[in-house]
Amino acid sequence: MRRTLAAVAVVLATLTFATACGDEDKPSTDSQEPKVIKVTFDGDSVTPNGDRVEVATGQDVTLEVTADQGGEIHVHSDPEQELEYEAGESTLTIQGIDQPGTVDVESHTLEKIVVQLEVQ
Ligand SMILES: [Cu+2]
Repeated sequence: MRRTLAAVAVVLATLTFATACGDEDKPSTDSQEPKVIKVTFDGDSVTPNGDRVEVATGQDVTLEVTADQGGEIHVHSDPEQELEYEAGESTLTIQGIDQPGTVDVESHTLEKIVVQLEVQ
């Protein structure tokens, strides 16, 4: 009589840890209104496309995004800011930037610059 050895399959459950990026909610220290910029993603184009927008130092920027598909906006400030959006309409906030200079706001999904913030 033969014995059959049952192979035991060991399933390794991989645990994924969601790392929370340190998003710190900065309390707004002044009464400055945020700058509102409407952004539309459609296919592989984006509007605006590289426009320069003046903002004051520390002024928040509100992006009113309309998108045909989800993606991510990258703000080349220091520290950098990454903002995800989904298909449809969403409102994103770029935290006020304290250092004067030009800051690119890009879509890495499209490899395009949406706006350049001129912080002054
Ligand atoms: Cu980038």
